[in-house]
Amino acid sequence: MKKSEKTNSKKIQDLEKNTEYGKDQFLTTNQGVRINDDQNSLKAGERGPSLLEDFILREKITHFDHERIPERIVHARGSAAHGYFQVYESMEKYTKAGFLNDPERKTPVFVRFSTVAGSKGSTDLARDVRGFSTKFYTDEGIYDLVGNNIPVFFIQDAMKFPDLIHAVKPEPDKGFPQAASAHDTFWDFISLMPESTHMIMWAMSDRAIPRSLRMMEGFGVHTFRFVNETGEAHFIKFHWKPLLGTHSVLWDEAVKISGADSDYHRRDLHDAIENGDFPEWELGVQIIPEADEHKYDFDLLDATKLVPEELVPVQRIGKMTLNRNPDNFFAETEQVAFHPGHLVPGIEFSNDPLLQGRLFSYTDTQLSRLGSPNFHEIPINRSVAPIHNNQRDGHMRQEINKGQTHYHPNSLGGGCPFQAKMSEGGFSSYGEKIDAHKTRERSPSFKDHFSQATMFYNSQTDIEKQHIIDALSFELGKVNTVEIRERMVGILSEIDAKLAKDVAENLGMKSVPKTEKPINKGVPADADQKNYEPTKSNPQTKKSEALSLFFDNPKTIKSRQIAFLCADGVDAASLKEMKSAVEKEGAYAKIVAPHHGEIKDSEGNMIKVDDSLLTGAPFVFDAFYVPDGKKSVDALSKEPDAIEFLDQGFKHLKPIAGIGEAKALFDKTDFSKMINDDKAGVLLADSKSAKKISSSFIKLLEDHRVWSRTEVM
Ligand code: HDE
Repeated sequence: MKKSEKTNSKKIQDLEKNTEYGKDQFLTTNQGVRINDDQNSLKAGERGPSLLEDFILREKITHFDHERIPERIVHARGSAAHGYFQVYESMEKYTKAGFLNDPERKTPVFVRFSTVAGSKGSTDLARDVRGFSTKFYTDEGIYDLVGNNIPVFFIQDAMKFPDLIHAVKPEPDKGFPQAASAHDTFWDFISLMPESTHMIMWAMSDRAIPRSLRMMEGFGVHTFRFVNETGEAHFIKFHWKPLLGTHSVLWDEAVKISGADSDYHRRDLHDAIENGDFPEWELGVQIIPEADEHKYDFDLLDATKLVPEELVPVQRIGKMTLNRNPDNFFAETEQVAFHPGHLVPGIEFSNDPLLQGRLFSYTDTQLSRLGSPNFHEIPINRSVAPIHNNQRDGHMRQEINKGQTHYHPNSLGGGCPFQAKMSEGGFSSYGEKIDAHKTRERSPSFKDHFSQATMFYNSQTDIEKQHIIDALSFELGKVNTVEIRERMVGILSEIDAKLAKDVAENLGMKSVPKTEKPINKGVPADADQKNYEPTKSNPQTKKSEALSLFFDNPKTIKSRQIAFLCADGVDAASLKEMKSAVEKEGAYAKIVAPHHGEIKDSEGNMIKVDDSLLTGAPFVFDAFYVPDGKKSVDALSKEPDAIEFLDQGFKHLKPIAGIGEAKALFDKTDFSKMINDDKAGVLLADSKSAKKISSSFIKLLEDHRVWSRTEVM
């Protein structure tokens, strides 16, 4: 039995009601009639035309013709898993949400991760924001936390979302590029909209190319509210903190993984769960008293700003574990419908104008994607809390509502279903006081577009800063229109002079172009431009350590994939030594050999090969090991692909180790002169030191990459 199959929950039991399994059953039509011949259509004679009366053929083809539904307009490519959430201690002081009050309660969840821009079939490794949506099946109804892996957003107002997405999607005349922001229309829009500058810094950082969906943070992005039993409210920012730490791949690796395995993240999530390496995140909250709403140099309602952890610490209040893969991709991952407006008592919105627009969009989009207002009846969307109301009918209605009445108030139905008092769990919106004129305006408190972008950039390590420079140089290098490049580099100069200078140099510009004034082109026709120009405040936080991917990462190699390059005659002792050392730490030793099937080690044991040099690719492994054994190393040395494995691993800063004869293979690589150089992270030892080398190798892998190698390459 797969490890994930042992798990169960109220929601899994609920889904069981709709599962079907054809094992040991007859093949039937959709009407339940057993089929005798599923190979041939009905014809007038064995060589004659097909007959219209063939209801079996017609049913099969008709169903096939309609198997597809429209993909999501954004976040089309996604991967999901089931699991549960449990709060550590009751949060009743702040919220009456039941699932955050009871530490004994395991609330079932379904989480879907996604890229934003690409189509359903696009590569997982696109440079892009990742969606991180969680559906909590609480006893009080569905709560959806529909977030991203980046805590801010490109725009401040929902009005600009269609423009943003049009700009990033494939250009309408050409239909390309797919799943990429590196093109003219995207940067045209961004360079005219300075409010996107902070987000751009994040989107060009390594956050946009995660090593694994299991190794990225999640954020609610907007400010929400917790409301407690007495009606008191606090502003809230949500965070998901991965227990495996935050890690990314290099851009060169991302490009190559896209070719070698465009399902890399999907496969990684699926396999980790099947192997029992259940991904875990802690839920963090920043809690802000309502009285502090105007205390900061940014506006809590502005989704292009974050609340630095230095100002408001993140409290970790519970843990989510994903422990079961979906049984059916379409039924679950594709049909799941998230909505930031799926709330339970105790959690509410803020007036963030981006969030407010989302509240309309998510139901609307399900109507065209899933085709009916009854999408809540699709098993994956169904609440485990009972549903009773007077909504009726519509396409594909499943519920058979009994009774004479479907209106309220009624006397014929005894007044049922009846409304719940707040003391009975009835939802009642938080009574925020609003005293204002109707207006289409942007609040002046939203105008500082650059300070947090600078704070983010300043909070990065030198390695991360360089990656941002590289990413911007790549993306803008793909832009054909010189004026767009120049305008964008001008904007970068508002963040950091050296950043702008380095990117300008990479683009072959003689100097950093002056920022084009006015900077903001997203201005209403009658507005005074002055009121829309970005301002710079004197931010309370200039640098925030927690914004670096390297911050506070746990030392673990759990679930990492290590390629063991082997061939017939591989030394049994050095193979076993390293294999047991890495497996003890929860990593996987994958045997990569010149051919599939099995190889024979020096003691005559047959060893199963996981990947051949042909089917495997160096990019998908985290580290490389070459055991001792002359025959094995001789065979590998004749394989250009084996040398390529190591050279690529070296280029991508991955730890490399070898024993004894492995030197002969290392000598053929580009890094032959850097063996045992402290900074290079290539370890070679004689067979007696195999044990010592395994602990140093594991230490290197705990840091994810050998970052010091860049200094000697
Ligand atoms: Fe979404 N977004 N969004 N979004 N979004 C959708 O809903 C939309 C925004 C996010 O795994 C759509 O069911 C508008 C911010 C995720 O199924 C759609 C605006 C954040 C997912 C939609 C935003 C998100 C979506 C497309 C600006 C981070 C994938 C399919 C006002 C907090 C959910 C669907 C899944 C999906 C609209 C902005 C996250 C069209 C109008 C900000 C993770 O309704």
